[in-house]
Amino acid sequence: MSAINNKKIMNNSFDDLVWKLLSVTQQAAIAAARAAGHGDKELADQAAVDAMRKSLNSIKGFKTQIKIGEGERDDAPMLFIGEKLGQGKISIDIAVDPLENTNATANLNSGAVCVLAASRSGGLVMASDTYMDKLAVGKEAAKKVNIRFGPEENIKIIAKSLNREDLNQLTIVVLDRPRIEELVKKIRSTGVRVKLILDGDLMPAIFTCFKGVGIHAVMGIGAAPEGVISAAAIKLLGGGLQAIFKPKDASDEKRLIKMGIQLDHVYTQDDLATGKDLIFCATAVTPILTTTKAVLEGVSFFGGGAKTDSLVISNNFMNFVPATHVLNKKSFIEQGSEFRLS
Ligand code: VTB
Repeated sequence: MSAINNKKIMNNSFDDLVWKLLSVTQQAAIAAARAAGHGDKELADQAAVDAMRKSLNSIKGFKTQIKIGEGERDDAPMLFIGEKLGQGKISIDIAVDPLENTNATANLNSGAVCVLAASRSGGLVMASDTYMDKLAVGKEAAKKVNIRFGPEENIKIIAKSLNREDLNQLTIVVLDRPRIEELVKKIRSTGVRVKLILDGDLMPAIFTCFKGVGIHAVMGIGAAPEGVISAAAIKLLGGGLQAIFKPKDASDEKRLIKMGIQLDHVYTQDDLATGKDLIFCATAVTPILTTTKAVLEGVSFFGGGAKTDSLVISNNFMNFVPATHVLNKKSFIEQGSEFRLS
């Protein structure tokens, strides 16, 4: 077979992978939604992890390796960093958060999502589940802001890039944590609006690349796996992420250095997601809200199945994917009248 044909087949298979990975986040979201609302975040997290492990293992033609995942920081269930799943020929790297926002899931509050990013082997940074200082913005300000500047300076740059004279037309998303109180004070001193979130800075970082959803930047220290996953989506959407790894303690610092991470170095979306071919898939467990709207609806159940809402981005396309999963065909046929198309 000629090299060109071979490359074409590889590209086609990578494109097909999008739908297989979408099914991975969909299955995880359905599993997490079943375990949601029981006040038990570990139960929901474990359900999502088990569903992801099972479906990643069964993707034909691919073998995947987890490059960075969530769970080490707080001893939560996780897909292990370095874990290999599947037995196919084509090697794929995965950055994963099986269930982003476990607290929201436990109490059926908004903002929970099953999410991953993928690349061909070597296209995603490998690191421990540690912390990361982040600055995410849309494409207008991407090349102008600098995480080393103060937030006040960056806000001026963002406002100018977006032609907003009134700073109170801008909204910056920040995690509500004591470590970020000082940052919030500085941000508020400029007159912009701050949306404080309890958890889940991954999707807001991606929404900085969307128009009309009322999120203009994400700032402050959050978790690193979310940083790597959002880097892939932000790169695919032409936005900007700047990030500095922030180890939790001395042993984490040692481990990061061993993994090749440069401390005190500013990583961009291109450094965290170096791959030429990237895929991002997210399926909401509960509604994913921005300042102004619900961008993804949460999982809903009906007799015989479930509905999901996902966001898929690859090099070639971006889709919002509402799906109706008939999980029990017999019961679906019997209870068909309960089913509504929407
Ligand atoms: C954030 C948030 C996550 O962790 O990254 C946060 O996006 C940071 O860690 O949903 P701490 O909670 O330790 O501050 C999560 O809240 C979940 O791990």
